[in-house]
Parts: sequence; structure tokens; C-alpha cells
Amino acid sequence: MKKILLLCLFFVTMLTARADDGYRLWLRYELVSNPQLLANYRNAITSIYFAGTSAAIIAAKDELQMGLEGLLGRKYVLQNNLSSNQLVIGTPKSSPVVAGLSLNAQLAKAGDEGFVIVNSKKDQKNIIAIVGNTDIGVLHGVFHFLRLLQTQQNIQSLSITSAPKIKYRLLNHWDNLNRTVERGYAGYSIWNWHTLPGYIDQRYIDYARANASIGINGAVVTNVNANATILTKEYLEKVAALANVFRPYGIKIYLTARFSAPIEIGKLKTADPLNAAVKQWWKDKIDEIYKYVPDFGGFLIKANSEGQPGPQDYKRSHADGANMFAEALAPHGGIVMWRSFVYSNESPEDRLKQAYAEFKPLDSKFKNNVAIQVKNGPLDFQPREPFSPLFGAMPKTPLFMEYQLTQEYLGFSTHLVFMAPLFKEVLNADTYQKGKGSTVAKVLDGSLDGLTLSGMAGVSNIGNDINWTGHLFGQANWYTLGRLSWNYELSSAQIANEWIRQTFGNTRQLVDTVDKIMLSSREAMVNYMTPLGLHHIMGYGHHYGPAPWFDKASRADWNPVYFHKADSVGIGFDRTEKGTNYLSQYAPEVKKVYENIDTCPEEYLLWFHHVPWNHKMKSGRNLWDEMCYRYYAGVDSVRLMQKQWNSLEKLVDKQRFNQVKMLLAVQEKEAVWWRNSCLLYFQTFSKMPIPAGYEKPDQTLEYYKNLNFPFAPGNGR
Ligand code: GCV
Repeated sequence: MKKILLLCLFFVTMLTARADDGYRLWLRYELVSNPQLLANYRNAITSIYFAGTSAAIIAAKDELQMGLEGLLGRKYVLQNNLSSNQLVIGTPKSSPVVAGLSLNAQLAKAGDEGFVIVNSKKDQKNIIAIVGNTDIGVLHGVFHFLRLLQTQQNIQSLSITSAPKIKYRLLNHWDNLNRTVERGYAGYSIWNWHTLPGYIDQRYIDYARANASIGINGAVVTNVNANATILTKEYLEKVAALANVFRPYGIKIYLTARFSAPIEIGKLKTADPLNAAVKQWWKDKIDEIYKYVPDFGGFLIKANSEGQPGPQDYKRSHADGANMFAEALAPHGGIVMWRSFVYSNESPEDRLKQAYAEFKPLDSKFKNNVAIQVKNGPLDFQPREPFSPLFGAMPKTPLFMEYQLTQEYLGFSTHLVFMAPLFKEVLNADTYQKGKGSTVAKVLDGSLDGLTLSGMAGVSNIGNDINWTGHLFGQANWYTLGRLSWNYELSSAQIANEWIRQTFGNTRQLVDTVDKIMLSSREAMVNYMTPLGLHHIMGYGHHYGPAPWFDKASRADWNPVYFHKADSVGIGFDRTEKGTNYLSQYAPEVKKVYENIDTCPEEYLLWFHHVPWNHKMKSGRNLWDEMCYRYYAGVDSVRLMQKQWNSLEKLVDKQRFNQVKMLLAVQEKEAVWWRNSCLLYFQTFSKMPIPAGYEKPDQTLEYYKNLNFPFAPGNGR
């Protein structure tokens, strides 16, 4: 009887161990599945030598012990004498043993946050050293080492020196104080302001671990559509509690500043940035913040955009506004990230031209600790956009990249879309600012113009869903932001490969298949949503699903019809000299390629040109047939993704397998919805048939137009 009970217990434990809700993200530390490799790892690591007492080094040590215990199935105790097959972690400052390893040349390249990992010999003993100039560097090194084990790499001849290419690597949370998340599709905000500062949710610590593991070093915890309450004493105490959690992980906290806060919580009559009382108010407020959070990172500010207050309310410039904050932050080492996402309520000008028009003339007008944060494209995180022309146009001003991880326009958290290819496409784009090779990446890291501030931010896709991001694959986009901002030279395939191995395991078939799914997913989505350069044709307000017919918004440039301009002749937005001349904002070399309908890459065709329906495409099809082809190809790709995923049933735990399977089914349904409704609608202009051989839409255009989603998520204030 006892035996049977034990057996049952064994099976229950096995089953529970196999269930996986995704909470552990890519830090799963499962036992290494390859027996030979496991034996090798165990031989190579028999103990840990560690030096230092800071919270960061303790975090590194804890992570290493936890990781090794999971991966190698053994407990590792710490030793304070050197022995063979030891992992040695520390900094030259904190340990004479580490100092004696003579790694100065490598460490000189690792900077403040980077690390060195090498196999070395010390006093006849073979060791692996994970070393940094700082304790945070060591922590990053430990996470990298655990990544090597999780992805089953050889650790016999390690010689790694790694330093981040981008200085500020940030998540931007659009989280409101009432815990709704603007454009958030993974539940409510993870910040429980009500129970802070007294209650520290384990999630905050796991959030910090996850970020540190991929090198993210800053979190803006509040929405850019800001609420001044966060700046009150009561909330600053809560902010301080979060900052204390983040600090050991090398993560600084940042806030969003509501420009009108001096009026709203300061009882002043104005928020004019040149007014002495206003300046003093912000200076006092910032000094107060630093009393709570001595390493406060600074402010991210959305001003004079979509109804937010800003300096222009007082006839002042963006530079006047940003510099006021910058002056008060500078003595403390804080920075201002001022967003360029502006477009005016009054101006009838092509919306895409407005950010450049406002910011380019201000180049050189900003203080040293100001960066302008620019969305990757000129519009608003569409499935595909050309790079923003501000990159390459402001050589005297540091520009930070803003990507959107949360899938506002990319299918919310029900669509599997791996964004690394989107991010890389922008980074690799050539601005021609200083001739060929002036890529966006070089603008971003400051190397093109000799600037020292550099930054990359992702609008967070994190919520309090058990697996953090709603869709399990949303985790890969969070992961990508960290890895790319550390090293933008990593390829999409490398990032996908790392993430898959850590998240699902190292089985060849599994890795290869998920890899195919991920790498094809972004193009699939572009095809079933907005092929050939179409943009902004989604549902109004909530942005859920297609609504290319929508024309009732209060502003013209919130209407899909404004963007696609379909008529009986053709479709697309003419942004050449004959149209809005938006193209003049790019370098002549870039403009030249895009302005000629024959050289314009087809993926941007309708972004820049109004093209006749019968225009002959590279495939030989006319535009209408090509559009049909792309929309159908998009749906076909999702169906292939489904098949590929289904082939993995035995290789993925049941819980995560089923989650993804269900979501792929939703994605397929919605891809068909996008395809059918867009084609039926555009057909009313082209008057051409959907080519023979394609499955015909099973609903009418009227049916699609009448769909209504009063409770679509993400719109919360
Ligand atoms: C935070 C888009 C989104 C808004 C968002 C805005 C921005 O317009 O729909 O929800 O507001 O971008 O980036 O500021």
C-alpha cells in the first residue's frame, strides 16, 4: 500500500513538474536534458568562490545558486578558498583572488555594466571566472553564464567580453495609478500602488530579475499620459519602495511628469517653463524625489501631444520645456526623455511630417542631459513603417528609440508576432546622414555624431496575467528589447534561438520548428493586416480589428480613410513632391529610392504612392491581384504556423502547448477577418474580382462593418 502511495505521489509530482504556467519566463533553470552535457557541466563546476557583500553581488550569488541547482540538480555551497573546477565570481576591487586573475585588458572593455567570462588557470587550478568592474557587471555576467548553460553551450573554452552598446535600456510602462494599462492586453498593472510601500509582491523581484537577465537597466513605471499624483509625497514613498527592489538588479526607476503638475498639485497659477516660480517648484520637487530615491533616473515626458499639457500652452518650445526639467535633474545625474510623438490638433499638414517640423529646428537647443525619444516610425507603431526621418536629422541631439512591445496594432496579446525582425529592420535602415552606412543603429548608439547619451525603450507588454504578457510569445518581445539594446548586432534568429531554448528546451525539432514560426510571424501579420505599405486601417479608438471604412473620427488623421485614400483610380498616400512631400524629410539618397514608384520597395509602396489598381507589380500581377495574393498568403502563413505548432504536442508541456494552440486558432480567425473585410471593402473601389482559386469571404462587407466591440481591452484610463 505504502509503495502504491509513493508511486502515486511520484506521478503527481511528475505531472505537476511538467505543468508550466509561463511565470518563470526564460529563467526556468530546468535540469540539463543531455546526460553527457550534464556530466560535463558538473565536472566543470564543483563549487563557487564568491567575493563581495553588496546587495547586487548577493543577488548574483543567489541567482547562480538557484540556477545551478535547477540546471545541474545539485546544491552549490560557497567556498572562500580557491579550488579546482570552481566558478569564481567578483570584481578585482572586492577580491584579491579576482584581481590576481589578470583580466585587466578584458575588463577595460567591459565598462560599468559589462562582464568578462573566461576559463582560466590560477595556482594550477582550472576555474571559470565571471568578473566585472562593478557588482552589477558581475550580476549581468552571471545571467549570461546561466544563459549559456540553459542553451547548452560548450563552457570549456570561454573567452567572452561583453558591454552594452546602448546606455539606457528601458521599459516604458503605460500603467495608470488605478492599475489599468493603456494599450495593455495582459491584465492589470503589476504595480499595486494601493499596497505599496508596505507590501512587496514577489512579482516585483521577479520582474527585476528578468530585466537584469537581459540587461534592461531602467523602468519608467507610469503612463506617459501622466497623472501628477505620482509626484505627491504619499506616492513617492511607494516609488521609493519599488526603487529599493530594483536597485540590487541595476535597474533605475523613472517617472512620467505631467507638465501641468505645478498647477494641479502645486497650487500655482501657471506651468509656464520660463516662470521663476514654476522652475523653483520643479527644482524643489526633483530635490524631494531624490531624497526618496537617491538614484532616481529622471523623467519621460509627453507634452503637447494628444491633449497632454506642455510648453506650447505658454507659447514656449519643446526645448524650453525639456530644459527646465533638465536643469533641475542635472545636479543629481538624472535625464529627461522628451517624446517627439507630437501632432497638432489644428494643423491639416500630413501627420507624418509634424514631428520633424517641430523638432528638427530645435537641434542643438537641448541641454546635455536631454534625449529626444522617437518612435521607430513616423506614424504610430504600425506593422511596418519606414524609419522616422528624425533619425539622421538631429546630429546634435541624442535620440532614443521607442519601440512598442505591447501589440496595440499587432493583434493585441492574441496574435503570435515576434518583433525582432521589425526592430532590426529599423536599426539597419540607412539614413545617409553622413553618406552610405549611416544606419539608424549608429545614430542611436551615438557613434555617428559622437554623442554620449544613447537609449532604447520598449513600451511594456507586461501585466498581472500569470505568464506576464498574456500571449506566451509576448515574452519573446520583452526578451528581444533587452538583448537588442545590449547588442543590436544580434540577429533575429540568434535571439529567437536563445529564447526558445531557455523557454521551451533544447530539443532540435522543437527549436527548429518554433524558430520557423517566430521568424515568419511578423511578415505573416503584415500580409494579413496591412500589406504593401497600407497603414492605420484598424478599428477606431480601441484599435481592435480592421475598419478601413471608418471615417467618423473627430480629426481627419484618426480616420483610416485618410491614410489609405482608396478611390476608383487606385489606393495609397502620395507623399512624394506631387503629394505631401513628406519624403523631403529624408536624405536625398533615401528620398530618391522611395519617390520613384519603380524603385520604391513594394513593402512601402502604398505608404508613399497613390497607385492605380492595374499597376504592374514585380510579380507580374496587377496591384489588386497582388493585394489579394498578400492577404491570402498572410492567412496561409498563420495556418502553417498552426500546423507547425501542432507538430510539437509531445515536446511542449500540455499547459503551454494548449494555450498557444488556442491563441493560434484565434489568430487564424482574426487573420481571416482582416483579409475578408479589407478585400471586400477595397473591392468596392477596385471593382475587380478576388482571383479564382481563393476561398471566398463567407460574410458580407456589411456584416464586418457592423461588428462592434464596446469592451475591447487596452483603452482604459
Ligand atoms: C500613451 C497612440 C496610442 C495612445 C498612446 C500614444 C502615445 O496614439 O493609441 O494610447 O498614448 O500613442 O504614444 O503617446
